[in-house]
Amino acid sequence: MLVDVARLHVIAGRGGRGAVSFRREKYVPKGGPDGGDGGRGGSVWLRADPQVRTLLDCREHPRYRAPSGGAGSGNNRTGKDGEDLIVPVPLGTVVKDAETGEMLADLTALGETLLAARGGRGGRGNARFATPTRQAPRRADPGEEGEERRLEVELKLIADVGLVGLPNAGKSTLLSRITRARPRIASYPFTTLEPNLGIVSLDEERQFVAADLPGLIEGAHRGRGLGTQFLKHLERTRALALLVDATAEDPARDAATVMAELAAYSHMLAEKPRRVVLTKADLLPEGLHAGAPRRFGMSDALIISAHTGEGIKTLLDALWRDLERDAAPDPPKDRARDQVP
Ligand SMILES: Nc1nc2c(ncn2[C@@H]2O[C@H](COP(=O)(O)OP(=O)(O)OP(=O)(O)O)[C@@H](O)[C@H]2O)c(=O)[nH]1
Ligand SMILES: [Mg+2]
Repeated sequence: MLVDVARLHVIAGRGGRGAVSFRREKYVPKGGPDGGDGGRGGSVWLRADPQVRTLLDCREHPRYRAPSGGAGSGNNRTGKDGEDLIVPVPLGTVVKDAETGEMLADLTALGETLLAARGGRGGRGNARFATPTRQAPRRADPGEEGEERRLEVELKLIADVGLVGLPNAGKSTLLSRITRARPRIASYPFTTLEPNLGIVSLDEERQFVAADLPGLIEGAHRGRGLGTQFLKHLERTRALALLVDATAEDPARDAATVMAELAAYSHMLAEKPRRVVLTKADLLPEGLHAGAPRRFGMSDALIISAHTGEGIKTLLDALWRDLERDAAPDPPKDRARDQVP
């Protein structure tokens, strides 16, 4: 289990100042007070957003400050409210007060929000201070300070993409190439005994979690090798990358073996979006890389080398598309939503 953590510093906007002002009209030499109130400062909210998969963004931008409210002005005009700032966080983010350790929220549902720092109220303008005996008050309030808080946010990561394959296929090597995870890598089978997770970051907007799993062998569903107990980790993934060593005797057969084991474990796994990936391209003779998938009878497969980086970008883009397709709402549901006013 990989736990992603970040510390945030959230600062709400302060309220705008109230105005001191007096009406000036023709023939009314001494107009009454007409100073408007200040606007409210912007608040900072955290909101569970399914588009966000990790806390990487929070770690890179730990400070959020909402704008202040505008000052009030004459003619009883209230200042503009500061705009609220919404920080999107992944579903399942747990929020604690970093100073007291108090648990503030568990943002599990889509769109769920937490008011992390409340904006300050605007100060009252002098119009509010007028009384029968004090008709020309010169007093107005400054705006209230916005709340400021330090938060600790935490997310237990669930893998979006599972890397599966026979032992020695190069799963851990790929994970170490595309994430900062440093799993054990060795030239013998069953190096990986427990799933490893890492965060893949294509760019600011495109991030996902990949899991490197122990190798699967024929008969795993009957308990051979490490068996299939670790496959439960795959059930919540949204897509699979099935890695096959391109230097193996019969890569297509290896892919079929792994597929058969996945299917024997659960239909759900067999039906997940899946990319077949030939690994270790650098070990193939020069000039045979691009044609290899077709030659092995696996024309849909991608080919990569985790050592040279060949094909990695293409693979990650393809995996991202699989995830996006998986996240896309069903068209009928979408239509129903459009009808809601
Ligand atoms: N030349 C070359 N060797 C690779 C590449 N990827 C992995 N290897 C080698 O293949 C061997 C197995 O790699 P691992 O990443 O440990 O394989 P794995 O699939 O995680 O293996 P298990 O954990 O045992 O299931 C290691 O010796 C790696 O150095 C590659 O792109 N090129
Ligand atoms: Mg491994």
